[in-house]
Order: sequence, then C-alpha cells, then structure tokens
Amino acid sequence: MRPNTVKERLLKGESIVNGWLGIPSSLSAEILGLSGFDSVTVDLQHGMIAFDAALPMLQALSATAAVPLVRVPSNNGPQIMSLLDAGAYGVICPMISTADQAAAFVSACRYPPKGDRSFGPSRAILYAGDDYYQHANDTILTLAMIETQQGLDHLDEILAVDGLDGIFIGPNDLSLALGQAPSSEPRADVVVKAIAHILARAQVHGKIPGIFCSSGEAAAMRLEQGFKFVVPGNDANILKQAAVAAVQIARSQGTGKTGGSGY
Ligand code: 3PY
Ligand code: MG
Repeated sequence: MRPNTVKERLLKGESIVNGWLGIPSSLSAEILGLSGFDSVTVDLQHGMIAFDAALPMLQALSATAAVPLVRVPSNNGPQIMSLLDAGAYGVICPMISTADQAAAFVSACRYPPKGDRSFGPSRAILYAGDDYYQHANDTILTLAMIETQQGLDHLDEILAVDGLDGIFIGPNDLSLALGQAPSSEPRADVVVKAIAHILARAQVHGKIPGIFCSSGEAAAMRLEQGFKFVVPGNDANILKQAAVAAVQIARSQGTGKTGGSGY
C-alpha cells in the first residue's frame, strides 16, 4: 500500500503543515497539492464541498505529493466510509465530545475486527494499491476535533481511545463553547488556557496535537508551542488576502513596475 507519509512522520514526532480546501474545485486542490504542503484536507464540513465535488479533488491531490485528507461534516459512519473508499488517507471529525463518539469515529475508519468499516474501497485501491485491505487500518489517520465544552470535560477519556491518532482543535467553535466570539486566533484568556490544556493532555497521552490556524505566522507560532499538525489558513482566505493585497499594491504604486510570472 502506498505509505501515509504524514502519519508516519507524525508518529515519529515530526510536524506537518496541512493545506485546507473549502472551494469546490479540483484545480484549487491541484494548486494546493503542488504548493509544498505535506497534506491537504478537503473540508466537507464548512467548505462548499459535497461528495461529488470531493471525489475529483481527491483525484487531483493524487497527482501531487500531498497526502489527501478530509474533514467530514459530522460523525457519520457511512459518510466517513464513503470518503475513505474515495481515497482519503485520513479523516478529521468535528465536534467529538465523548469517548463513545471518538470510538465510533475510529471504528468507522477501521475494518473488523478493529472497527466496523464496511468493505468496498472502490477508488482507494487505485491510489493506495491492491494490498489496501491488509494495511488500511494502520495507514488511515484519525484526528478528532476538540471544540466543545463536553469535549473539554471528557478530554482525557477521548485521548485514551485506542486507535485515535490525535486531536485537532477548532479554535472558533472552542471560543464559542467558552462564551467568547468565534476566532481562529483566540486571545481571550479562557480560550488560550483551554488550548494550552488540550495540547498538554495530548502530549501526556502520546496523541498528535493539531490545530486550525489562519495564517503562516499563526501556524509557525503553534508549531513553536508544540503543535504537530497545523493549517496556515484555508484556500478562500489565502486567495482573498492575496487578491486584496494585489489590488492595494496596484492602486498605491501606479505604473512602471513589472510583476512576476503569474498569468
Ligand atoms: C473551528 O475553528 O471551529 C474549526 O472547525 C476550524 O475549521
Ligand atoms: Mg469547528
């Protein structure tokens, strides 16, 4: 089976920079896949992406070195299994609040006897190879999102779930859960402390600590703190920021300057 280089590196303690796709486009997927990210996540929760759009995005990522991951809309077994069948090498599951939910999530990603994933890896075998079944249970990455008060309350039990590889903090929902306005880079003390607590507990349990971030600078800061899986913003925000900056530069600098090779 084609190795999951991201899972292998994470298990060795290395850090991963992951791209984030919310625009339903195989071309965007190809662009991020060729931008140097270790992995790229197709976001079916808050991205404008359903299964029919996700499939060609996963295919586009297959032509790049980036490992294809998905964020599912919810902890829905059949939906998780379909995306794995489509070739996702890892799943980020939102709103995990209890150990039972975490165990159900992991079970959907593992064939029996470890889990209850149904067999039919239609496209996954094309990307992974014919020996997919023999290695899939060890190869698929599972990250549970911690972003609810209940998730915080049950953090240690969630982190103790066998087969769960790591956690991924959603700072916006976590902020909301703690009575704050949503923010990708929370500054409220209560949220800052909760994030530090989740990181510390993940480290104690030997689980991969991941977090969503809104920029390269923010992602660098999280890596400095000890997070191992970071997201320096999503495609839409990167596009918007670059577009706004380009317009501003064009308006402020006038004529006479030549640009790069973009077309
Ligand atoms: C959050 O910040 O809540 C997220 O889910 C990030 O995608
Ligand atoms: Mg969230």
